[in-house]
Formats: sequence, C-alpha cells, structure tokens
Amino acid sequence: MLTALTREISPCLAQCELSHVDRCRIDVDLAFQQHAAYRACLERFGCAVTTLTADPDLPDCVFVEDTSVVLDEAAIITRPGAPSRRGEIDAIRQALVRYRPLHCVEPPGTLDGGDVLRVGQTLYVGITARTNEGGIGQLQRHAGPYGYTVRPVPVSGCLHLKSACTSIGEDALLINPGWVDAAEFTGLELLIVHPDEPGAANALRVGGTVVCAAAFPRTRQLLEDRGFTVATVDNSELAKAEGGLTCCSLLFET
Ligand code: CIR
Repeated sequence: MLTALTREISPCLAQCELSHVDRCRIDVDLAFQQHAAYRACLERFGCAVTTLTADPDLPDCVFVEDTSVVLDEAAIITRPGAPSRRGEIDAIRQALVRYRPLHCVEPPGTLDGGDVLRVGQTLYVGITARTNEGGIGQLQRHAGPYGYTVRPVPVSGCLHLKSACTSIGEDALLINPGWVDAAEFTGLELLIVHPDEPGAANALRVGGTVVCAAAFPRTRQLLEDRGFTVATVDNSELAKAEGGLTCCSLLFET
C-alpha cells in the first residue's frame, strides 16, 4: 500500500523561511483548506494518508519532504539546512521508525529532502544553500550499501533541486532548464515547463497521475499533450511560503 505521511500547517506559518520569493500575506484559513484538498487528492489516487499534528513553534513543519529521504530499504533522516527547521525531524523520526530502519545525517552535514530526486537507483542531489557536501557524502554512505548511486547536481535560482525538476514517469522528468542544467539528466525523457511558468517544474507523481499546481495551466497542457494523466490542486497559499506539491508529503510503500 502506498502511504503518504503529511503534517498539519503550523499556526505560525507566516514566520516561514523564504529565500527566493518576497514575503506576502498568507491566508492561513485558505491554506488549511488547500492542504485538506491536497490530502484528499492523495487519498483519491490510492494513498493511505497519515497526518501528524503541527508544532506551533515550527513554521515550516508542513513541508515534511525536507525532513527525510525514504527509500524502499531504509529512511535517511535529514539535517535541514535552515537551523529554524531542525526541530522538525523528531516527529518524523518517530513516525518513520515503524516502517524503515533509520539513518541520520549528522553535523556539520546538511541535507534537505527537497534536494533529493530519485530516479530508479540514482539519487540526484541538488547542491544548494540547504544541502552541503557533507550531507551529500553522508547520503552516499547510507544509501550506497542499498545499491543507490548519488549524483550531485548544481542548482541556481531556486530553493531545491525539486523546485527545478521532478519525476513524472519512470524515466521522465518535468524540468525548468533555467534552474538546473538539462545535460545532467542525459538518457531521461525531459519535458520542459512552459516558459511563462518557471515554478511549474514541481509536480507530484502519484500512482499513474501527475498532480500539478493550478497556477500552471500551460504546463498542464504540455503534459496532457505528451500523454500524461494530470490532476490539479490549488497551492496558492503554501506557494507564498515557497512550498510546492512534493514538499507536503513523504510517499512510500508499506
Ligand atoms: C523553506 O524555505 O524551507 C520553506 N519555507 C519551504 C520549503 C519547501 N520545501 C521543499 O521545496 N521541499
């Protein structure tokens, strides 16, 4: 069964970390509604959704993707690059321990799960302000024995590797080549986001469906023209906190 681990939105979301977008007012009630619709969407596509309670002192706790890398064989608990986010990992560790053996990224390494893109046995890892060489090395050390190869990838202009590209099929990526060099992914089918929608590269593949943010209709059309089955959810409020669709869940088989 496909499990989706999610976490409620913190009441202090407005104090979230921001790197590439300007701070603007977030409608927290609407964010709650949109997050509920996101969870319902995951259920509709076959996930058993578990939702952890929010921590009122952790503004970014809804973005669970950054706290771990869940592989089939084990989970790597990250050490988020933003110090304000390090308290998020305790609840995630407690939730994941029943499903996977756990490994942990230790200081001075930093790693955000949003920087880790899995394609088969390859883990592409963004080199960003959040993920450093030490974190990448520890990921290789933990995941290597399970047969994974780690490939560091430079990223610029956005928060995470998965802001710049995400998986939309076994060997297919949705990508904004302005933020990551398409040549890093030779051998994979690449679908480039519509030029008017640079933020559209963060889509969530669940079952056979690609879930896109409603803000990106032109990229949705490109996906449909290429034969993908697409659904949309409105993510307008968490996007103001620099969150995309992959950020709000950890998907894994149980
Ligand atoms: C942050 O800057 O850490 C949060 N405001 C947004 C994190 C989004 N996570 C992700 O893209 N994986």
